[in-house]
Amino acid sequence: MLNRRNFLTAAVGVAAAGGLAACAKEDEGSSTSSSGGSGGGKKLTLGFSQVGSESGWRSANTDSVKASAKEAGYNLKFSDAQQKQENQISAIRSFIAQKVDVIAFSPVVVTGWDAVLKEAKAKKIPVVLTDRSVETSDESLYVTLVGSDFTDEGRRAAKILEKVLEKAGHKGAVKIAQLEGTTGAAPAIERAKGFKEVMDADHKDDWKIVVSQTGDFTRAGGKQVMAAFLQSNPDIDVLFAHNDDMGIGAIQAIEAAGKKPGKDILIVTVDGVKDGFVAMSEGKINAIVECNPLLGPQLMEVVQKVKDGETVERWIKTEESDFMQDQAKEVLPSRKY
Ligand code: GZL
Repeated sequence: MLNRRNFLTAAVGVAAAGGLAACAKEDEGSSTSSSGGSGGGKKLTLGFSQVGSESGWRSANTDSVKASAKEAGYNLKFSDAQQKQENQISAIRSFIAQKVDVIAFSPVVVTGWDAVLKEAKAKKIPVVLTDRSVETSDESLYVTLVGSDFTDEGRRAAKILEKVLEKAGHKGAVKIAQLEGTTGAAPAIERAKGFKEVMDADHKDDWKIVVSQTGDFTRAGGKQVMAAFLQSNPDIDVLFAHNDDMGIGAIQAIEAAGKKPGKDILIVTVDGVKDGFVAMSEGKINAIVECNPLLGPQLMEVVQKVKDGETVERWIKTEESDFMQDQAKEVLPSRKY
């Protein structure tokens, strides 16, 4: 593994965490505890709103949350939003009405959450973000984020692309196509930002993103958009896809166009799902920046701490690595998702 990143987090946002946790704690003494909720050793009830089932990463994330909640002995109320913000807002409102002990969710996009999070705060139900973050002016609306640093993933993608280009013996100008994640989603915004930071700092004269469009994190989206890219930009040198699934879809379009993925067009993706490693072991993806979906155990630990009124870090980051093509065969058997 090129670089193992163990993120220790500085404890910040104590006031927000403490305040909400204190509120949650106060609930334990209140007259009505949530169904399956607080007090008297009753099962903790967790309401979880998931983005959807758009990618292999998401499926692995869902499995991790469900398995970890079961392991923790929590009463899990799980909702799949099918990538629609309105469905997530409805689910959160339902969790509030059911008086769950804690609400956790992976926000499909970064904006539009203040109103519903204020409703949760008014009912003293603490909220934990997982995977993706939100933009809000009121820091007290959620206690913590359990998830990756997407901007760093974007930087890592650009840095590993330097190694891929060197290994491929590519000289001179580099024409890059970018398959973006879901429009307005934190990973899409931040991966693009991190990648551009490195471009602007170290590759102003040789790298150029000639085309960039969302494939909505899906294989179908990646295939459809890459086919269009190849129509308008047949001389693309590199594809940077914000997730493996769009990269795998793009591979189908590249092959349909009579080109060799991983050779004619070098490919760097993010996630590290098993199918991504399979494609890399076949020589069709050149490097993968890992984004760990197995957040379940960390989430359940934080949920208990929040319920117990303990202080939690404002951002609990996940361990992640980066992989070059020559590691794929060796690493593939150990991949858990
Ligand atoms: C990243 C996650 C992204 C994955 C995609 O943490 O939000 O959403 O990279 C998934 O595969 O659809």
